[in-house]
Amino acid sequence: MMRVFSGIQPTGTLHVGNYSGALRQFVRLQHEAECVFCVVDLHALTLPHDPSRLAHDSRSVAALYLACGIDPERAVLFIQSHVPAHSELAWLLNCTAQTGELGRMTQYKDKGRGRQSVSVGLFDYPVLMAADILLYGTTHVPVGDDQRQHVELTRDLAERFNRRYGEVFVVPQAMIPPVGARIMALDNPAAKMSKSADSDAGRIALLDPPDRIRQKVMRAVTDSGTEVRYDPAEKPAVSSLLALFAALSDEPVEAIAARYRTAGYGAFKRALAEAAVERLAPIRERHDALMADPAGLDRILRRGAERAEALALPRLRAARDRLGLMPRPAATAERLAAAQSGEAAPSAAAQGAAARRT
Ligand code: ATP
Ligand code: LTN
Repeated sequence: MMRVFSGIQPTGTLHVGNYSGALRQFVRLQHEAECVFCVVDLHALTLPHDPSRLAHDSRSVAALYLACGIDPERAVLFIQSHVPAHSELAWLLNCTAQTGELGRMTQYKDKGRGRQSVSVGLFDYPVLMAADILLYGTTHVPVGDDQRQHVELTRDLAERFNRRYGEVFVVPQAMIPPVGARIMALDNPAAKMSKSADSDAGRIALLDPPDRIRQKVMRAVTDSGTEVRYDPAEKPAVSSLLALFAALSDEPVEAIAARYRTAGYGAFKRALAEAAVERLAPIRERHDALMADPAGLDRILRRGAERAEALALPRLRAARDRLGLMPRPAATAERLAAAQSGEAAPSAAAQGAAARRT
């Protein structure tokens, strides 16, 4: 059976690039495979962030998964930090990963560039991502093109660990859509559409209102000439818009290109804007309805975390055993479970008092 895992960071505003490269694949895959989807809030700590927004943004990304069509009865949907096995396995894998290979990651180099200081977390980010994937016996990782290198590293870590300590991990493969895996910024076709880029004009947010969507599409940079053709090498800007059109309308890119080949960029963009409005308006409505009922959303996420943890713990235990760590005493496991469910764990002072009484 195919086991699928993927994650999205609660940093900034989710956009149609995330939809095309990731979310749209997730919705399809939940009918074909066992799927585990995650809001990777621990990854959001790797760059400076606003603590007063993180919980809200995590709920909002979870609501967007649901609004785009993830069915929480079918797929497991949860918040990464609600399952501490992720951080624990990341530490175990840290001792298999090498600084040289992490230093070669392009995202690390890109995101670290120009910063005065870079956190160890940003450097270590791909190891946490590997832990996310490997905990679940994942066979396939649907992601956009920019994550290919991280999935390769995950494969290397799994193979190295298995060779050194015995077979624990399934070696996963990336699943990158042939079209739409790298949507470019609307105002700069040389750069990927990004959540964290300063310019809002470059991305269509999934929550943008219709007028804003129309305005951004009509202002999108195009290539020279007039022909609408899918040719990423010669026509990078128009090809990215065509890929986006395909993702938003579920039509093959060739059919769209054939329809607008000689129509001119203006007519093509107007049609793209309407396809975006039509696909995104219901997503925004469902998102807003989910956010208006935080208790309902939290219930879904709590159940998701319980299911995720049940799937993750056997493999974490296997990794601990293979590494020769002492088995964890049952009492500790229970205390961890209680702490996680929000029940107050006995404080050190209370424990001391109890010990003095006995
Ligand atoms: P940032 O720009 O801040 O790094 P991001 O937009 O890349 O953020 P992520 O949370 O890192 O967002 O990515 C979530 C998923 O969306 C990943 O699978 C990623 O590959 C995919 N993705 C991100 N940007 C694009 C894009 N422009 N085109 C297609 N897929 C994308
Ligand atoms: N690094 C990914 C987010 C991510 C992820 C994962 C994706 C974290 N853990 C596990 C797939 C599988 C990104 O898109 N920036």
